[in-house]
Amino acid sequence: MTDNTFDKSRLTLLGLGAMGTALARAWLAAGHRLTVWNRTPDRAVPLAAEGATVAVTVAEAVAASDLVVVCLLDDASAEEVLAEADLTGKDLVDLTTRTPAQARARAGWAEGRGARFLDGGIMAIPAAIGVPGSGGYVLYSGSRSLFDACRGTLAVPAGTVYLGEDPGFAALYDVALLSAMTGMFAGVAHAFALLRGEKDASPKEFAPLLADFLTAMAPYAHRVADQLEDGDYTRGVTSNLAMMVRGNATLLETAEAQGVSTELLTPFTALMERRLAEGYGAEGTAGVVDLLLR
Ligand code: FVH
Repeated sequence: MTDNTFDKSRLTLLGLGAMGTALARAWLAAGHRLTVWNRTPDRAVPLAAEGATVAVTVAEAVAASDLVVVCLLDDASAEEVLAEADLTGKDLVDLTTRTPAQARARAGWAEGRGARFLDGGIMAIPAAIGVPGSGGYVLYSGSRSLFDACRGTLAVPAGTVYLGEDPGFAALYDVALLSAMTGMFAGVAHAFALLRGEKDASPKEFAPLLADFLTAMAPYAHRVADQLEDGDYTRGVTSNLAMMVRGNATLLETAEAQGVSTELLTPFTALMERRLAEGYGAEGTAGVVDLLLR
């Protein structure tokens, strides 16, 4: 579709799981003319009552709009759903979580079938979709002309961050952020486990202390980024590796004493010890990044 013929208020959404349904509601609330399709048709019933047009087949749904948004379980389901669709002249925005390699392959596949393609990584939970100020956003990469043409529509459910023409970048950043979140979940699990055996330690009392401390520590990401960019891993270091490795021994000893497994802590501790043994005790933890590269 050329940008001047792009109907910005009309779109199709394939996939009405928890996230797809939240996206649909945001577009309907903003007055968009929305056609929806889902493998299990029952999930579309409440949305029909809210103004969505329900397509019976994928072909009918894709034919209804120039802009087709996909939000399915994984790359395999997206491939399966779109296998027979006529994508000629369509604009495809796929918000399904996938690997960078899958995103690049999906872009080539869509373009080979005559569509412009944008891959998206949703950095929000369904409850944050369409909620101004929720902090949720979606990472996009792929066709710049498509992003420019539909950015207003894409901005309805959540903030937008465009990462460039390489269709793999949204997935790469998505996975990097989710990996950091996984580390945080591991830390939270370990922290609660330490308190678990104490009858006078209340998880509810501890939770605000934990959340505030993690928030206070979050700017650490900027320090690591600065060090990685200028190559000086001692720059601005106030808590050095030698001190942290010593401190980690206390963490491990306490875990043992509380009857808590150290299996979540030991992999990172081992990397810090390796870097220290190589003579980098004055650094922070940025050197661990390089130890992880294979
Ligand atoms: N929900 C979340 O918190 C996260 C937030 C970050 C982004 N993710 C990703 O969003 C994609 C969709 O997630 P979802 O939450 O909507 O997932 P479900 O509620 O499980 O719905 C899955 C939809 O996919 C359909 N589906 C699955 N397999 C197939 C298939 N082979 N053919 C056709 N459709 C398929 C499923 O249909 P049905 O089961 O209702 O018939 C749902 O529409 C996902 O990539 C997350 O990683 C969400």
